[in-house]
Amino acid sequence: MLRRTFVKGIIITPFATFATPKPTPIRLSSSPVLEGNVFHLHIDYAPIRFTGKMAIATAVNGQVPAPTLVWNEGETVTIQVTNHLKTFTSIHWHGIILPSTMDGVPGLSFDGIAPGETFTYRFKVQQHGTYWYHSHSEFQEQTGLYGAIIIRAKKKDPFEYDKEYIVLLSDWSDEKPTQIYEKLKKMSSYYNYSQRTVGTFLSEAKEKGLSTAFSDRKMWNEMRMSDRDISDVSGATYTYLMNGKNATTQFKALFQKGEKIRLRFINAAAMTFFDVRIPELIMTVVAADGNHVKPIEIEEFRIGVAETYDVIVEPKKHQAYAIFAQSIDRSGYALGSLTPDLALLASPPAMDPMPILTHTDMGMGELDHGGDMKCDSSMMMSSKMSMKQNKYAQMEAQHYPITQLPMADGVQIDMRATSPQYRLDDPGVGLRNHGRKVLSYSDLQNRYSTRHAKKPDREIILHLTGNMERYIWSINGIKYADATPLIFRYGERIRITFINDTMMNHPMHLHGMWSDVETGDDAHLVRKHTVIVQPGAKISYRVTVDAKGKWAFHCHMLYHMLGMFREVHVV
Ligand SMILES: [Cu+2]
Repeated sequence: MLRRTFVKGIIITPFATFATPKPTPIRLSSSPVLEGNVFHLHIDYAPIRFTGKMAIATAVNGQVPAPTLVWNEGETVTIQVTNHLKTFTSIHWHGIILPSTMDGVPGLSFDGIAPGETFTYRFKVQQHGTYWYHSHSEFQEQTGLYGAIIIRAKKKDPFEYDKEYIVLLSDWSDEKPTQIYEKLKKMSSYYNYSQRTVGTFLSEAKEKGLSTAFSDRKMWNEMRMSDRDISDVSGATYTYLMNGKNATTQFKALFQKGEKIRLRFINAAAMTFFDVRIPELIMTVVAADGNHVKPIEIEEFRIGVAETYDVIVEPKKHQAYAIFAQSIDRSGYALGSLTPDLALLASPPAMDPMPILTHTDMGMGELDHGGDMKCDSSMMMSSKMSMKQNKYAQMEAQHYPITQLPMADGVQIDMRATSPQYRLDDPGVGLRNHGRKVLSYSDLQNRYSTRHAKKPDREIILHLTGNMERYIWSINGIKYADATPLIFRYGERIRITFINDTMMNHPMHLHGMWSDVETGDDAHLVRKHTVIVQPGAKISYRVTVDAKGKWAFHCHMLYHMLGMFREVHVV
């Protein structure tokens, strides 16, 4: 205990700063902010209480979430990480461009950090924005080893704000992650209490007619799937956290009337997508995954696991606003208050209804009338659709030499998208046509021109695949253990096209190199590190292969990544 008390007290004071603009204070309710260019991080077990019961977490300097690290673009940072656990550990700097030996993936970048050992990371910071860090060992990320990174830009950001807060979202369970994984292996729907019942069948039959309801049901049964299969792990075991606070203890962000507040959202959850809104406030998105985008005003956005979004809001009334992040399956939410007075707390809005997957989400063609689509908007939809078709027809028409990759069929795969579509302006299941302006990828445009970026030299097509009965996730039907590395050549530009042959969203994360996402305008490709591939959909991005070494390339859903993972060797 003595040591823990001691390490908790370490706060690194910043070294003399350069002519960077005077930073506004970062405020967090639970984690300290460490700033400068030398850091000491101690990884150890720590007792926490997120659900009311005491549990043991994996903490950094005694903290869950781990301390926020503030770096300055252009400086070299040194981070000494000491492992006090009984098992190996590691820290991966998510979205940070650095040498592969500093990337923190055991087995690829280095050997991992043995118990009792200290590893020194050192690299030059070449970017700015909102990022995060987490363990890349075992399931340590699920037990608390995650924290925020803010990198101060050398040049002033091209937008104004008075104050900023990190809003780090995560999912906590008192169950051990190994237990969660075992349960999923035995029954993939273990945590999904929303399967259809005889009762829902009868009400559907009433709504749609018996034969439609029956054929729908038959189809889903034949696929051994459920149209309610939105999340593998749900609020049945998770408590959703915002900066380490649950919906009762609430994260609180203070504002004064008239201030512009920058909120840096980070999804540090193991398995949860969140749909985020602040009722009564318009959010102006100014950055995605750390990179500036053309400002876009929205009322709601979906944040996939490992993504980050920076938004600016201007609360004008003397009232508490709810920062509301409902899980994609509506099984719970994280909640905070943006408030002028700590005594004033916001109450959450009602959760939306549980989303229902449609034929589209199974890759069976265009958006149909099912699920959360409303029939009465079909006229509007069809004109929207044709505009969209033109835009995506261009993307469809882009052909580059395709490198054929090994593909397995059969037992590893229980579904294929027969007609996967680019669905960049589809905000996703549960967010369609509900009356709020929701961010979709087609809204994301790089703030700066990408007109002169090199055209891809070749293309690779990767199918995201799975077998739900055995809870095996894979790429091209081949799980990581059976796969050979992808070989990228240094200096080339590759177009990667994903086709999602599963019913779930997969946030795909390529380490070490940027993913320039085709969102409809080649002159403003949006630069991301984590890209959601929607169920039954396809998406393409371009990668300039500018970093030698071995890199991880995987789905960021913690219980998917064991199989849905590839090594990338840049030679
Ligand atoms: Cu996945």
